[in-house]
Amino acid sequence: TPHTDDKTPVTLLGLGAMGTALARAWLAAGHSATVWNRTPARADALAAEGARTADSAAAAVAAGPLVVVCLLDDASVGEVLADADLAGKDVVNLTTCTPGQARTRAAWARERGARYLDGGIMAVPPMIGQPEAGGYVFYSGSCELFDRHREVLAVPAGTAYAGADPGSAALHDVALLSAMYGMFAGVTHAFALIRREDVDPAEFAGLLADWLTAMIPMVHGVAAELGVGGESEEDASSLAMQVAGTPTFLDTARQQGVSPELLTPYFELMRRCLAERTGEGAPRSMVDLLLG
Ligand code: FVH
Repeated sequence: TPHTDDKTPVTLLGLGAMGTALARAWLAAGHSATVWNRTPARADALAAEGARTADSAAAAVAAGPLVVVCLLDDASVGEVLADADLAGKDVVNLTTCTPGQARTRAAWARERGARYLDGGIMAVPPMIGQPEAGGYVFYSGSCELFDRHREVLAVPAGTAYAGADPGSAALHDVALLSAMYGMFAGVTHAFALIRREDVDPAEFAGLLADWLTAMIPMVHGVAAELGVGGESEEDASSLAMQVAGTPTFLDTARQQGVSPELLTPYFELMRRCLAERTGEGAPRSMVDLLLG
C-alpha cells in the first residue's frame, strides 16, 4: 500500500525480528516509516519495501512525532536514545523490561519533554499484522498518548490499555510470559520422559496440546481461591492427594534417566503449603506462600 499523508508517520528504532515485523505492518497499512538499526544492513529489506532509513537514532527521532522503540532490553533503549532530542515526541517503548525499568524510563522520557507509553507485546513476530492470530500489546502510561495513537497502534496487533502506571504493561507482560515459561518447563520435562522410548514426538505433541488445553480453565480456580473468602470450588484434586503423588513423578523421572530439576521446586512448594496450612493464619494458597 503506498503511504498516504493522512496517516501518522512512524519512526521505528530497532529492526530485530520484532521491530522488522512491526515496520512491515505499518508500511503495509500505508504509514510512512523511518527506521534505524545499530547494524544498518538489517534495514535493507525494509528500505526496498518503502521505508526511509536514518543514519543515526537521533536523526530517526527527528524525522517524525511518533517514535516506537523495539530493542533488546532497557539498557539498549538508554544507549540508543542517549543523544536524541525527545522534546515534544510521543515515545512508545515496546522493549520488554521490568515494571521498575518502565517507570524509571517513563520519568526519564518526561524529563526530556516526551510523552511516554510503555508496551508489552503478547505476540511473536509471525503474528504481527495478522489480526486473526490474536496477538495484542499491553500499553500503560499516558492515556492521552494511547488515545491519540489508538488507530496506528492497532495496526500491528490488538491493543489493551493497562492503566496510567507505566509499569503496569510490563507487569502484565512478564506475568503472562512467566506462566508461559512454567508451561514450557512442563513440556520440556514431558518430552524428556518419552525421549528414549518408542513414542512418536509428533503424536505425543498432539496429546500434550490437548491435555494442556483441557487444564487451562484451572486458572479460574486459582483466582477463586485468591478472591474474597479465599475458598476454592469443590476440591476435586486435593493438595494432600497431589503431594502424596509426587514420589511417582520423581521415581518415573529417575527411571527414565531424566533430571527432576524442573519439577522439584514446584513439588517443594506444594509440600510446604500442605504442611503450613494447618496453622491459624497460615497461607491457604501456594500463591500467597510465594510472597514470603
Ligand atoms: N521475538 C519475539 O518472539 C518476542 C515477542 C515478544 C516481545 N519480544 C521483545 O521485543 C524486543 C525485541 O525483540 P526481537 O525479537 O526483535 O529481538 P532481536 O531480534 O534479538 O533484536 C534485538 C534488537 O535490539 C538491537 N540492539 C541490541 N542491543 C543493542 C544496543 N546495545 N544498541 C543498539 N541496538 C541494540 C539489535 O540491533 P542489532 O543487533 O541488529 O544491531 C536488534 O535491532 C525484546 O525486548 C523482546 O523481549 C520479542
